[in-house]
Amino acid sequence: MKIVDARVIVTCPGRNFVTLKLVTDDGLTGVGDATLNGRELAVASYLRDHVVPALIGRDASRIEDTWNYLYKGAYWRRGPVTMTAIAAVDTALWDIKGKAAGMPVYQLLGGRSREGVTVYGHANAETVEGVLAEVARYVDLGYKAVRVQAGVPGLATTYGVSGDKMFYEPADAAVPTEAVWSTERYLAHTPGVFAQVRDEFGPNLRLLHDVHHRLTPIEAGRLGKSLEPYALTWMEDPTPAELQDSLRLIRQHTTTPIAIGEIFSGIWDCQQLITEQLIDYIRATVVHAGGITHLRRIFDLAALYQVRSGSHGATDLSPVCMSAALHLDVAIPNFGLQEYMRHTAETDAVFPHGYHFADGYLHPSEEPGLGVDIDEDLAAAFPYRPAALPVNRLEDGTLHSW
Ligand code: GCO
Ligand code: MG
Repeated sequence: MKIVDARVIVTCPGRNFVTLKLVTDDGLTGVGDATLNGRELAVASYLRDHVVPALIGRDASRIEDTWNYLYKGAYWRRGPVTMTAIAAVDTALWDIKGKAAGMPVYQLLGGRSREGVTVYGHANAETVEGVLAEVARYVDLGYKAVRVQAGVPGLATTYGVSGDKMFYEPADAAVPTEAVWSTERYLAHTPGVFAQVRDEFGPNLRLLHDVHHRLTPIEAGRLGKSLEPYALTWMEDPTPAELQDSLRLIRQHTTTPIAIGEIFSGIWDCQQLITEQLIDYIRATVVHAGGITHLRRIFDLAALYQVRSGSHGATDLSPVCMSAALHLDVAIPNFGLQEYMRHTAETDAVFPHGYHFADGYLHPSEEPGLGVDIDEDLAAAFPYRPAALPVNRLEDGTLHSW
């Protein structure tokens, strides 16, 4: 089973996506997501110029060997561009293997460990009243877990609060827009929001919150402590995590569980966080962490340390990534939660897929392979549009993490 064609498809059905499609000599195709928000063309070039020429003629059944060929063979290891490109190839090869076997990919990963994949949606609004109405909307839709983000009085815009409530699209301009941030205003306001949400919805709804890398460890300790009465499922990305050691300081101050990992590209970014039990959920996902092969390795390490999965599932991860994530989610023993931000109707049309949402759960496709494809003719109707993520400054103008 040799790879005879490899196409890199860039399309913008509402937002940019990069997809790799592999074709074998026996006519099977496989797809892999290669979207790196705001840096899409770098991955497209990495694939087109450096990976595709080496794929033609390779045995499509050798997934592990191809992973190592691309990882060790590049000499330059790790990094989001490399690992996203490797992920796209790996995902497409798993898709092909499933089709060759006539089985959904989760069967090749060991079969089901659960009936459905619990997902969380994003309730967000400027005001607390608005937030309560949005949480109610998700509860009505059947969600069992809801991420809550509220506007901060005194700040013109806040991460996670969007105009369109079902789709969040922060990459909003060709050149980064600039937001203003105040840790003091945020820390003063946020616990009160959760007090009202918990009061209104009772103890059983799982509540989450994304800090989006904005605090120092001691500030994060204070936030976690102030949120303890509202029993969050997790506090996400409380600090930038380059310094894995610093998570210990947060741990010393709060029992609010911690989830980190959406910007990680591999196991070396979270090894210490996992083995020293400094986090509770690892949020790496298929497209940015080296594909199904490598993410499985991360989740298996995490299982040894009672760390559960919590894969990133924002709108900038295509339905191809979501399909792949769901096969892993349903198979691994240490699944925690899956983020699920909906895609626009245009995106869903470009990427026909068999996964579906029902009663708070996503269910992977039962078709052989991943159960997702790309309509290349339709994709061609949506040309690439430059779009960058915003930057963030403190009120005095200092550049801060976005
Ligand atoms: C999340 C994320 C996203 C990111 C986005 C960047 O938890 O869903 O933080 O909202 O900001 O994926 O591309
Ligand atoms: Mg996040």
